[in-house]
Amino acid sequence: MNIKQEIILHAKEIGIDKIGFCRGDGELQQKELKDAKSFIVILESYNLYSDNNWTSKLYGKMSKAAIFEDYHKIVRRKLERLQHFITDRFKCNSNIYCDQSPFFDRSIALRAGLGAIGKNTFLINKEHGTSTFIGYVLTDLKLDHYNTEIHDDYCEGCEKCAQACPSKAITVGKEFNANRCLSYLTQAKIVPNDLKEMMKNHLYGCDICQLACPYNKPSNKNNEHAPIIDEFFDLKAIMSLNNTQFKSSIGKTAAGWRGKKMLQRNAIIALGNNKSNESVHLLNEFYQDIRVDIRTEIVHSLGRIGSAEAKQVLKERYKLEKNEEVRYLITKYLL
Ligand code: B12
Ligand code: SF4
Ligand code: SF4
Repeated sequence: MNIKQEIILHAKEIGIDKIGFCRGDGELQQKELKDAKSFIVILESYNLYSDNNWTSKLYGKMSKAAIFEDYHKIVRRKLERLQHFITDRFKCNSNIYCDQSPFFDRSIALRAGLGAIGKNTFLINKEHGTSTFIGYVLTDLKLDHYNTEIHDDYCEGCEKCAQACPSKAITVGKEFNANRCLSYLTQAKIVPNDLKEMMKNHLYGCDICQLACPYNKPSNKNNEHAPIIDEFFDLKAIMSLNNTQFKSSIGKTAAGWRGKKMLQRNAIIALGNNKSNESVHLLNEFYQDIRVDIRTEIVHSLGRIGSAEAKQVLKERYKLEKNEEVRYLITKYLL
C-alpha cells in the first residue's frame, strides 16, 4: 500500500466523507510550513433538508449550516485525527486549516479533485452536492500521486441558482457580488438601508442558491449532524435572549461568532420587512432597550414600515428618546 492509500484507508475509518490530495509547495505554503509539499483535503457533508413545519408568522431563518455544532470544530476534530495518524506513521510536520486560513479553501478542494466550482461559487461534489465544508492538512510529506483538478462544467447551461438568488449576488456572466449576498449581509457590521428589504427574515446565512441546485437532493447521503437549535426562530424569542441562553444555544453553532446583538439586529430588520401591525407592536416593545444601536435599528425598521401605526410609535418614542442622533433619525422618518 502506498502513502496515499494508507491515508485514504484511515480517513474512511475516522468517518471522513471525501478526501483528495494536491501539491502544496508554493511560496505561501512555504511561509506557513517549512518545506511544505502537499495538501490533504477533506469534505464534511451536512444535510440541507428538514421536515420542520413552522406556523408562526413572525419568524426568522437560520442557515442549515448553522443549526448544529460549529462546523469549524467538527472539521478540525477530524483533521486533528488525520494529523495524528500521519505524524505517527510518516514522521512528518503539518498544520491544519478550516475556513480561517491564508488560502482559498474552494480552490484547494478543486485542485485536489474533490469537485468543480459551480455558478453559485460553491465546490460541487457529485455525491454530496454543495453542502459540504472544506478542511485540509498542509504537510511536508511528499506524496507519490496527486489528484487531478476537475475542469468539467458541472452546470452545463443550468442557471437555477442565479434565478433563485434573491439579492442578485449571482448573475450569469458576472463575478459573484459578495457584498450583496444575504449570507454576508447577515454577518456584516453595517447593512446599507437599501439592502435591508432583501434580507427578508434571514437571521444568519442563506441556503437559497444551494436549495435551487440540482446537485443537492434530499436523497444525498449527507451527514445528519444533531441539531442544537431550530432552523426557525420566533423573532420575539431572539429579542428576549439573555447572554446565558445565547451561549448555551446559538453561541455553540457557526452562527454564534458575531454575537447575540448581530442576530437581534437581523431580527429587527426582519420585523421591519414583515410590515404587519404585530411587528410594529413588537418593535415598540423592544424600544425599551438600553443599547443605542438597537434603538437606531428599530427606528429604521419602523421608518421603513412607514404605516400610520409605525409613525405614531415613532412620535411617541421621540418624546422620550434622550439620544440626539436617534432623535434626529426619528425626525427624518417623520418628515
Ligand atoms: C469570505 C467567505 C465568504 C463570503 C464571500 C463568499 C464568496 N463566494 O466569495 C460570504 C460571507 C458571502 C460567505 C458566505 C458563505 N459561505 Co463562505 N467563505 C468565505 C471564505 C472565508 C473565503 C472565500 C473567498 O474569499 N473567496 C474568494 C474567491 C475568489 O475564492 P475561492 O473561494 O477559492 O473560490 C473561487 C475560486 O476557486 C474560483 N475558481 C477557481 N478555479 C475555478 C474554475 C472555474 C471553472 C470557475 C468557474 C471558478 C474557479 O472561483 C471560485 C468561486 O468564486 C471561505 C474559506 C476560505 N478560506 O476559503 C468560506 C467558504 C467559501 N464559505 C463556505 C460556506 C459554507 C458559506 C455559506 C454556505 C454559509 C451560509 N450558509 O450562509 C455561504 C454561501 C454563500 C455563497 N454563495 O458563496 C464554505 C464553502 C464550502 C463549499 N462546499 O463550497 C467555505 C469554503 C468555508 C469552508 N472551509 O467550508 N463566505
Ligand atoms: S447565499 Fe443566498 S444571497 Fe448569497 S448567493 Fe446564495 S442565494 Fe444569493
Ligand atoms: S444551480 Fe445550476 S448553475 Fe447553479 S451551481 Fe447548481 S448546477 Fe450550477
